[in-house]
Order: sequence, then C-alpha cells, then structure tokens
Amino acid sequence: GLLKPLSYRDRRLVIASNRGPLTLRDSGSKGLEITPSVSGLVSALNPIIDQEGGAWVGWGGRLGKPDEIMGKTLPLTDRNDAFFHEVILTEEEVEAFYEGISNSCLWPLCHNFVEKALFDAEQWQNYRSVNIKYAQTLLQKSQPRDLIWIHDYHLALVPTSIRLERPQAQISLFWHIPFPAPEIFATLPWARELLKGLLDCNLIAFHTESYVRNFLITAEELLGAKVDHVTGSIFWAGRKIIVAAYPIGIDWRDFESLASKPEIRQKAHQLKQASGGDYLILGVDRLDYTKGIPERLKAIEWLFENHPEYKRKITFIQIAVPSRTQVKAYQSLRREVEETVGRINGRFTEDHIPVRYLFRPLRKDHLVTHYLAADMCLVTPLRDGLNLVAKEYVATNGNYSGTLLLSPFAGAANQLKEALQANPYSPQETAEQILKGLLMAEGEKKRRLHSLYKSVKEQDISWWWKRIKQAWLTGSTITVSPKAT
Ligand code: GDG
Repeated sequence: GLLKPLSYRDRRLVIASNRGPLTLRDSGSKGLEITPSVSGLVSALNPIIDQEGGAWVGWGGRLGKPDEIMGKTLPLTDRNDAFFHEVILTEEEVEAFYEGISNSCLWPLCHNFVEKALFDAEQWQNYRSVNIKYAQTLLQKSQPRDLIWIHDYHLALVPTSIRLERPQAQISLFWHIPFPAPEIFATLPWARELLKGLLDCNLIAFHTESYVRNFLITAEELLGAKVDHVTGSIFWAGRKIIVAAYPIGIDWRDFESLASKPEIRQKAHQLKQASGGDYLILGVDRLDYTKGIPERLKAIEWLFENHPEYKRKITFIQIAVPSRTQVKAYQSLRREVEETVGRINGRFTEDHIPVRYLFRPLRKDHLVTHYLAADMCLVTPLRDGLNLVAKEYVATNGNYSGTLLLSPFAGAANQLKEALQANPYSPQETAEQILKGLLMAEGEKKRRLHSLYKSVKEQDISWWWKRIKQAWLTGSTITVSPKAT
C-alpha cells in the first residue's frame, strides 16, 4: 500500500545537494533576484519535497567571504512547510570543491575517464571543508529525528560530520553517477576517506545493480568491510548499511501533457517541415565528454559517407547545453564538437544543411517541441549514470511515434530494453542502427515504443521515492555488534 508522508511534526525530510532548488543573484538596483534552478536533480526532487514538506540545503549560486556560511531561508511551496536554506561559497571553494574535486576528479573517475581525473591534495582539503560547511547547515536546520537525504558525489563526506554529532541519525545518500570498478576507484588518493564517508549513511542508493556491485566490492577490498552480496548490505562501525539500486524516474505526466498541447504540436510540425528532410534526428545533452557527442557526429558522418542517398533526407539537430564552462576539458570538447559539425556540413551540405547545432539551453516547452518533432532520438553516452533524456523522449512521444537509440553504457539501458542499441565507440554500428530505426516497419516501431512507455510510466518519480522511502524506513534499523568492523 501507499506509504504515509514522512513529515509529521517531529520528523521531517531534509535534503542536501550541491545546487539548491533556487538560484539567487544580487543585481544591484533590482535587489535580490530569485529564480528556480534548472537541472534534472531539481526537477526530480521538487515534487517530492512538495509532497513531504521539509527542508532543502544547497548552494544558491552566490559567492561570499570565508566566514559567511549560511545565506537566506526561502519558502519552497505555497503550503509554507518546505524551505530552502542557502549555502554561501567563496570563489576559491567554487574552484577547488566544485570545478576541482567534484567536476575534474570524481566526475571523470566515476565515468571511467581515469586519464582525465586530476588529483590535487589542496583541492581535497577544500572539498573536506566545504562538506563540513554543508553539514553544519544541515545540523542547524534539522532535528535529531529528521531524515537526512544527501545527493551526489559532491557531498560524500557530509554523512561523517552528521554521524559524529548524531550517532542515531537516519542518513541516506543517492549517488546519481556511475560507481566505477574497484581498481578504478582505488586510483583516487582519498578513496578510503570517501568510502568511509559514504558508510556513515544508513542507506546508499545507485541507479543500477552493477554500480551496487562495484560499490560492495570496493568497500570489501579497500576497507575490508564485511559485505553480504546477496542482500546488498555492508557491516561497518557497528552498523548495517543497505546498498541498493533504485533508478530514478521522471514526472511523465508533465511531458505527456505538454506533448498534447495543440500549440506545441503545431510548432513541432513546423520544426519538422523547416528541417527540410524526410527524417529528423535529435540529440539533447549537457555539453559533456561523457555524453559521446563527437562520437555521435562521427556516426552521422559515416552514414553520409557510406549512404550518400541520405544526405538530403536526414537532418540531425544536436542541442548542447553549456556546462562547466570554466573547466578546460569542457572548453576543448566544445572546440572539437564545433569543428566536427563544421566539417560534416562542409562536406555534405547541398541544398540542405544536414547538421544543426545549438549551444544553449532551451525553454522546457521548446525542448518538448524538439522531442515531439524528432523521428528518432540518439542517446549515446560513453558512460552515463542513468540518463533522463531517454525517458523524457519516450514520455513525450508515447502516445504518438518515435524511435529511441540508446547506448548500453547508459544506466537507463537496464530499464529501457526495447530501445535500439549501439556501441557509441563504433561509428559504423551506430550509423547502421540509425538506419535500422528509420527503416523499421511501423508495427515494430509502435510495439517497441509502447513497451518503453509502459516502463517509464510504471517506474516513475513516485515509484522511485516510494522504493527509497521503504528501504530507508524498514531496512536499515538493525544494529549489529561493533566487532564487525
Ligand atoms: C545526472 C547524471 C542522471 C537538457 N537540455 C535542456 C534541458 N535538459 C534537461 C533534461 C534532463 C536534464 O537536463 C539532463 O539529465 P540527464 O539525466 O540526461 O543528465 P545529467 O545532467 O548528466 O544528470 C545522469 C541524472 O543526474 C539524474 O540522476 O540521469 O546520468 O549524469 O532532465 O530535460 N532542460 C531544459 N532545456 C534544455 O535545453 N529546460
């Protein structure tokens, strides 16, 4: 049956994530500007905090002096029982904690890009102290019985600070990116410290069973923790920690309802007409080297080279949302992508431009217009925790038509079994699967789409939260003897 909302007077849900749900900006004459933050994580957690009430601790985007830790407290819902508590960071912290350890070390490492991971001991010091900052705010804004829900690789040491203050606290962490194999994770000079941080949780959740397996083996090998691989539990410091796979879902009703609006359907139709070809193919990603954008472009190039009859028939639109633009690896990726787009269009443009590239975010209704207009969506990351774009494309088109080509290296491939698959490292295989999808009989297209739609609807955002809540409240209360460490 349904679980009761968690929030009653003495036990609330308190979320912590790197970025908070609101972005604040001091804009001189206009005063403080407050806008909703745009990210997959925020759209996933908004309906949950809306339902449960509670508090959310996160950075609001404002920079301050070292002694400023907490900023504003702002209401999150009309009901006034959910609040955002702003964390203030210094410029140096943003560089070392966010751009440094989080995005130039842990991000590449967890996505198997070992050669891109930068290990800087000074930055690690900073990562530690910023994690303490978040923990201080959490402790101040929560009660001992509250459920502390931490998100992602930015905040792996927060559980330790909470546990020290409150040995009985209920702490859970959701890790949104892959967890790598132990021999990769072990290259992190602070691997043990980070692991111990995570093990101060009661429940650690990932998107897939294989990330869970990697985590269990890593805890066993690097820490010598006692692990039960059958139930997914770790015995450490006298506690039992549950480790489980709960892939995040989406609020599909939102996409379905936008997709049924006549003005959006009309715009989608116009977009398809304006593209000029028979087939419109779409890619939507943050501009990130994990997303396989240059590889995808090479597949399109292979296709035009080997099947020139498609030059006029196919338009490929790549929406690349600017991301982490201060980090070098992202700057050189941008150059590579733009050169490749230029080369392909230079080679294959006749009376029709085959590749369109947008380096900017779109408004949500425009994004849905693109999903709707596209005959096929290419979700071909080299590695991806889950990938929400795949689910959003399916939710938008579920009642109509569309084909999804999905990389087996996206966590979502475990759920979206009826998608076409291709190894993104092979331009030829990817191009052949694109053609297969375009030429597929209508009946099979429909059958595949329906099955995908069914799983996106069944395993949606409330399914996800219900599962996590259940595991949290029922599975992690058993205490074992301290000898187990
Ligand atoms: C991390 C993990 C995991 C994209 N372009 C626009 C736009 N978007 C929205 C999409 C989607 C979100 O951004 C991207 O989510 P993804 O899941 O695809 O990727 P990451 O940002 O890397 O997210 C990932 C996720 O966390 C959740 O756990 O799935 O594996 O890497 O929601 O719709 N939104 C708007 N305009 C755009 O142009 N408005």
